[in-house]
Amino acid sequence: MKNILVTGGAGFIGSNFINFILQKRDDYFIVNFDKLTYAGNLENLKPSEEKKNYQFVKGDIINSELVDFIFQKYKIKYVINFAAESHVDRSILGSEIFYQTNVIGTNVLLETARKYEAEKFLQVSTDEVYGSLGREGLFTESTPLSPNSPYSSSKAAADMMALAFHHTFGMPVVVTRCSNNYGPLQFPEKLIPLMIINSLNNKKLPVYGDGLNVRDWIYVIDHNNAIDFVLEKGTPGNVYNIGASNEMPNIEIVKLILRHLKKPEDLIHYVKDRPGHDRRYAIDSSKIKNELGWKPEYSFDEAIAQTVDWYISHKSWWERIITGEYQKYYQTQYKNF
Ligand code: NAD
Ligand code: TDX
Repeated sequence: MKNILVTGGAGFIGSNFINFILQKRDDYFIVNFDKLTYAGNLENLKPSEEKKNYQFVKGDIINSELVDFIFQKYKIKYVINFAAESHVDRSILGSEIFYQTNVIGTNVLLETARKYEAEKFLQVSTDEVYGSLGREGLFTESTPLSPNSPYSSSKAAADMMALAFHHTFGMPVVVTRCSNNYGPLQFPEKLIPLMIINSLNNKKLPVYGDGLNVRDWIYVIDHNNAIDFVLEKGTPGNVYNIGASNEMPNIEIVKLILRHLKKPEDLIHYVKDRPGHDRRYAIDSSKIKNELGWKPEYSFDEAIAQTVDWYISHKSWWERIITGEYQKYYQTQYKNF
């Protein structure tokens, strides 16, 4: 049995990871450690909550005593650190919590994993640490880090700290840097769910700037499968880029969603640009493909259509988020933590 601490497992990617991995692996025991911030939602884990090899613990990764207790109690030997403040716009409005969670929190996890001699520490990172591309070229693992937002700078700091723990202490750390994810259970502040939900409600779709910023989209299950490859086979001290070679300007995604929902393009509303808005991201993932044998399995056209349909058929999930109902419920359930 592999005892794995999955932090941030109630968020978008972490909950998809737990539900996906517990379906295919019965040799993993997963402790989901999550603070249940605005972005954490235990409803996401319905498919896993009854499983014997799954345990939820509410807590903050900056709480070193609690993290230590969890390592001891559950004999943790593997860590996958998804926990983060993850939204660029929020980091522009207030950066402190980003450095608290993404930097200090990662430090607590690294120190505790070092103390308990963890066999693998996987730091889930992002292509945003590389900064912004011009029209040409792709991010490789040797592209210099050049983060532009408080969010991406906090993630870059955490990456460098994790790699320094490998270099200095010989810790078995691996870092993954993935491109933009889409799929079910994504918090409706991010581009794709926001545009789907606003369209369904006939509300305006706020497109930043000229709408021509480019993101490289990957289906969340392809990302999560790659994480499992890196956990199993990744070489300590290495960084692995993860992407599905699917670059698109934002406006194209927005129009595609409108077409799928048979809604008019006059819902599109160009708004003031995001400060410091990175122009283009694009990932070269040949290293993980060639060295570990991973490849993406979902086609964009099919997976985005399924994603749109998922939000259509899960209206109560996003309505309860928008109205804050889940958060009110968790505050009463967990007030002693
Ligand atoms: P999310 O915001 O949906 O979820 C984050 C989760 O972390 C939430 O459940 C939240 O409650 C939890 N959390 C926040 N602060 C915490 C703390 N101090 N202690 C414990 N738990 C805490 O984020 P996501 O989109 O699922 O992203 C997960 C990870 O993947 C992040 O590290 C992010 O940087 C990275 N990433 C995201 C994308 C993307 O497109 N969404 C792409 C590449 C990398
Ligand atoms: O209302 C919007 N209008 C708009 O034009 C929003 C929310 C976004 N955008 C644009 C900004 C970006 O160019 O869409 C693009 C995608 O925006 P987000 O969904 O906020 O994602 P991004 O800023 O690219 O960051 C995401 O991908 C990398 C995640 O939030 C990060 O956690 C991840 O590291």
